[in-house]
Amino acid sequence: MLPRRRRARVEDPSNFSEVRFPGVTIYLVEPRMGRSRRAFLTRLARSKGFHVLDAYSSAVTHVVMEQTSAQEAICWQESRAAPAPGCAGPALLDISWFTESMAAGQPVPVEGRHCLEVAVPRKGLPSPVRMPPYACQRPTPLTHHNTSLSEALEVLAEAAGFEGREGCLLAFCRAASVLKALPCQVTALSQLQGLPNFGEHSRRVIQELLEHGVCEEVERVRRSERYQSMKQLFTQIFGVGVRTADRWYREGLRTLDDVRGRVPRLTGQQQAGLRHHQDLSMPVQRPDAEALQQVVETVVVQALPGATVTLAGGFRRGKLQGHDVDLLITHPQEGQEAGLLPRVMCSLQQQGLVLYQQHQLSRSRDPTHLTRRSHTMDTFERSFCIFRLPRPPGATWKAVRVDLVVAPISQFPFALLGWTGSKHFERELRQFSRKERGLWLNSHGLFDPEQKALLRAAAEEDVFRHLGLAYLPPEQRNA
Ligand code: DCP
Ligand code: MG
Repeated sequence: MLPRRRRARVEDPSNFSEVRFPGVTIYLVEPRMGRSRRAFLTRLARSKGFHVLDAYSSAVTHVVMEQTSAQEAICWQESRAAPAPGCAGPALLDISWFTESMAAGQPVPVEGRHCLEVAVPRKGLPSPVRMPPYACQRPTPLTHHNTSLSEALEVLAEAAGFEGREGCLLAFCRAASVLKALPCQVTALSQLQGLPNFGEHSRRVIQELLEHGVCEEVERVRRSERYQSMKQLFTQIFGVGVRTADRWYREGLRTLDDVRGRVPRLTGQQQAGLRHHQDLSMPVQRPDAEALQQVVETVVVQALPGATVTLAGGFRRGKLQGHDVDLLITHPQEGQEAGLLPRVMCSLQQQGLVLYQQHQLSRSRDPTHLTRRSHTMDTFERSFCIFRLPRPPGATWKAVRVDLVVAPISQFPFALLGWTGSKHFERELRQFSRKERGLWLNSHGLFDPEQKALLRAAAEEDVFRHLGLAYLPPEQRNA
């Protein structure tokens, strides 16, 4: 039992230290700031005696936003209840007011330069919305204002991918990604004016959706046997990519039993995928992903003290569920990580946690893999696994897909960046790098072909800096 005073602190995190400025109640707006930075700034402010609320309420006097345009501030303001008549409502402030106040150790007076321009709220998307063309140049939060529009375009993107129409896939992904980054809901086609990446086809789809609520082409694709077989059945099987799924479909296969009975040579991965298909077709929940990260970390640290295990993929971007758990392993001393993975797998196996594993040896020490111009797959040592997720006593276990990837510390920032995604964000980052900066980026490094040199990075932030991009925290990479 904690002593009374400490208990009170734990229960109310705003009580970290005495409130020194009673007239000032701060609320930090998360979307552009990112969860971890917001938590850090909250702790900082509280330690200096500022009153910071975790949830917005009418008690808030100072709303602080980062990398937020006036247009977004208007949207944010409109999404809140209007202040009571006669009340001014809180000041909407740029992060500069906050940082200056922290430096001064007290709230600095609000000046014009601190204020976001929100004096004239307008309906709909104010124009022009500044929207840079590449997804890596703009923040994209997990939840956004145009879900039904972006999902419709993504159905067409996937369908194009299934047909091998890469250009089409990219065009729809790019348009969907712009919608995800918009600060407001699109309610009229005119709001797309001046925005990048909307081709004629995407516009037509959006127009139909805005006018009728549904788009006939999208519905036709969703209903089609081909799309359903490819999307909901074949490509969901562990070890089955688009090419295999397409071949099976063309050979007339339509069900899992068809696959089991009629495919003569299934790979080990595909057999394991079919064996555990029911579990693997259910999303992995964040608490399960975090539990698995802990289990792996315990074993990794036992095998190599000082080694670390980082949860990457969609969970690092803030997703609450995903199709697998992506774990990145490294050690702060270069070379120490060599030979670690087989020991870790052996130990996990002895604990009865491994239902399937396929080990891939590293080729990442071969320098040509650091300087190859175009490939998306990295060559780190890794294990593609199916784990048996331990459940509380009495409950049945569940099979979960886990990827364990080992990166030497010198390549770790690139590996983390590459394995955090989203897939579209990564694609755009690599393309931006090559086309706009003449640099080749992959999960191993950043290569300058003119200088014939690799650029060093100690953290993801360094990679953004090399590329001349503003840093985007993982939660803003949901392109
Ligand atoms: N990745 C990539 N290109 C690919 C495949 C993956 O850049 N062709 C990167 C980006 C992904 C990360 O690896 O975010 C992990 O791959 P996943 O397929 O697991 O993707 P997510 O974790 O984002 O999705 P999910 O939540 O469904 O697991
Ligand atoms: Mg994943």
